[in-house]
Amino acid sequence: MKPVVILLLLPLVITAAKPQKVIFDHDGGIDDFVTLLLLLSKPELVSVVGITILDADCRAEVAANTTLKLLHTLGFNDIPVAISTLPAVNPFPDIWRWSGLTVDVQPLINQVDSISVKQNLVQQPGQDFLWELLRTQLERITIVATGPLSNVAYIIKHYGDEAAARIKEVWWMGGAVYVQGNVDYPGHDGSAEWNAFWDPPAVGVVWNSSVPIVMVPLDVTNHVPVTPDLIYRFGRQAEYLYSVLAGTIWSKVISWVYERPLEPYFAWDTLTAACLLSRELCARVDDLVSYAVVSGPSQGRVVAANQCVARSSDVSRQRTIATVIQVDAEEFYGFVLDALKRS
Ligand SMILES: *[C@@H]1O[C@H](CO)[C@@H](O)[C@H](O)[C@H]1NC(C)=O
Ligand SMILES: *[C@@H]1O[C@H](CO)[C@@H](O)[C@H](O)[C@H]1NC(C)=O
Ligand SMILES: [Ca+2]
Repeated sequence: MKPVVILLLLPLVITAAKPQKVIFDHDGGIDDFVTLLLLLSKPELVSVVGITILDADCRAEVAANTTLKLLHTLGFNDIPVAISTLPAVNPFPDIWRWSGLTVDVQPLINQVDSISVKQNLVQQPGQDFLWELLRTQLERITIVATGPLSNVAYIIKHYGDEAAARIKEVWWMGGAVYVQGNVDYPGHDGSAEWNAFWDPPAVGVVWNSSVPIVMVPLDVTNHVPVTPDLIYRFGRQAEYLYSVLAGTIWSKVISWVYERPLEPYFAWDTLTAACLLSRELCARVDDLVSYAVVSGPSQGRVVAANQCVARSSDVSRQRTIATVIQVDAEEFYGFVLDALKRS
């Protein structure tokens, strides 16, 4: 009987070690690219099956260019990349949207052959390709969304429960619950976080769905600024390609803090991926009852049900989500530095 037992156990062991399939739904900001490096640095944990890019905190054409060149530089020659055509409700400032160009021109990622790079650019709009990716995979997929929720909302609107059932979890960088938002916009009260504010109805659609959400809000990203010290540390491990790339990419925003002392550049998106990759790194609660404001002066705000907020505008239904509530900055920096010791 013994050999039979071993044969039965073996597939279980292999299944347990299989990397989680992930779709990276990003919007081409500086931090989104470090996030891509981090996701690619742990192939034993996650396998990136496709990338969709929203024309939000970027110029999507440039961001797709950069994404493809980064992938090829690191030897990921077959991850498809698609550009979403969904429009903003409230667009990001142009000066932020162009900042991705500082990454696209880096010599380190421009050694690749630009024709072969383009072969992985999908012609289908990103929002449709997102559904294509989900539909054709056997298992449920995790979406790491480090921009607005528009692509996710689109597939929920079009394919309903069928789409929701294909998604394991959406890990979303967004929201500001017990802290001030980061939107400074005429007619807005400043309570929202930018990814939510870019397309408030999309947040409403996702909240109204049954898709499991793990939110990484400003409440926790406020603890992880991108500091000069962090970038110096990449220099001390510059023998690793991933480290040189991450240090170079983040260095593009290191002086933002001098222009906006109250609001430095944070590792918003990279923290989101790090929390997915290491469950010990980030403390979370699984039972935050919340709703999203979809119109009016607080549009894009995510409100906890236990907060006393007058409801004057359209809101989503109230639902339970998971949210990351705490991270130790030094542990996070250490995790990222360690993961990016890779060539
Ligand atoms: C993409 O990068 C190539 C160089 O590899 C450059 O010639 C082209 O202008 C870039 N396109 C966009 C849209 O940024
Ligand atoms: C979500 O559901 C609420 C009621 O629970 C409804 O008022 C609202 O219109 C819905 N919002 C969206 C964006 O579907
Ligand atoms: Ca982003």
